[in-house]
Amino acid sequence: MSEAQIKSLEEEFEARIARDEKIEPKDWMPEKYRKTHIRQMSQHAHSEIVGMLPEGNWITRAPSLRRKVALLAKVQDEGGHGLYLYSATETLGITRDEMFEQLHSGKAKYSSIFNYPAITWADMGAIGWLVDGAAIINQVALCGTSFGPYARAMVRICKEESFHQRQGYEITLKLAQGTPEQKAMAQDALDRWWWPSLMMFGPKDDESPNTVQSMKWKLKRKTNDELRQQFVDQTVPQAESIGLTIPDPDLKWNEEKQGYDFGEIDWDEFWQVVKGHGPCNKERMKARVSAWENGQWVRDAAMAYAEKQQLRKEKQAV
Ligand code: BYC
Repeated sequence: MSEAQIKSLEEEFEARIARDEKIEPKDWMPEKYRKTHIRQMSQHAHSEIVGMLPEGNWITRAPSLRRKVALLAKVQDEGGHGLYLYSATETLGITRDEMFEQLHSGKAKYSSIFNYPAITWADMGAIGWLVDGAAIINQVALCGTSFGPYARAMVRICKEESFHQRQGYEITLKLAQGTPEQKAMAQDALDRWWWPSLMMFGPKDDESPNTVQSMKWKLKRKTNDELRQQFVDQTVPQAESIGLTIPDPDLKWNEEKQGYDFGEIDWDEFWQVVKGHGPCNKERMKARVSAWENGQWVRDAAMAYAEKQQLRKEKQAV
């Protein structure tokens, strides 16, 4: 293709983005657009799958049948979200095996939040309320993203996340209304999950290398700081209404901006966790790699079955 032809394709592509048209897998797209989508979407898929681990660990210890059923459904939903997202990413020309290889070798990132331990039942409340709450804010914006398969996956995922957030808030609410020990458990979980939840939105805008280009391509519809602010503004009244305290002495309503000012995030901790040195990074990767290795026989059996079916079809066709 000549340079002039590429330029004209690029111009047409930019015009489609400006008109808010969805880009579909078979459409022409700049190589960097394709690569940055593979990066973000595969990391998003990995986050859903690794994100099953902290809660999966509590299914057998849920305090009642009702809690167990809800938690089980939530963790299964997360597995489903990972699968839609892997499928959507595959449309960009990367295989699932390649994505798993990137996750297992540590080349691909996944959300920092899942490298923290879930040590009490109240953490199930905090994860649903705060982590899924943060995820919804991020993902509602992504429903309007420019790449069709990603945007469509987000619509369904957001509906399910909304149930996840409510089940978490309800767990926290019940504990907050319970005995002093239960209320203390809910407060302790909020204390431990608050700051890591704010980190989920990524580095500050002026330290986020991908934001400018991703906003231009409408991959991102809001910046990291805009979404983080939205999360704080939404969550502070929820904590107040159930009598819990956000662990931030600098948190203060700012009348002028009609939003809360909040304290500085520990960015050093954030980068340590992203680089693999969080409290549970090694444990999470070990669990994923061993699930992959132990699942080899299932993949082999599925392949053998598919080959048999194919042979049968070919014989019938003769
Ligand atoms: N953790 O330039 P930036 C869920 C990386 S799971 C780790 O701002 P970008 C759930 C970033 O990747 C939902 N890494 O990047 C499941 C980049 O590195 P690379 C998870 C992070 O992409 C189970 C570098 O830092 N949601 O809901 O423009 C149970 C510079 O950052 C993080 C998603 O995945 C982080 N927190 O913006 C419960 C949403 N933050 O790739 C719940 C989809 C940043 O250049 N992703 N990094 O090597 C996004 O919206 C964007 O990728 C981000 C970051 C806002 C996260």
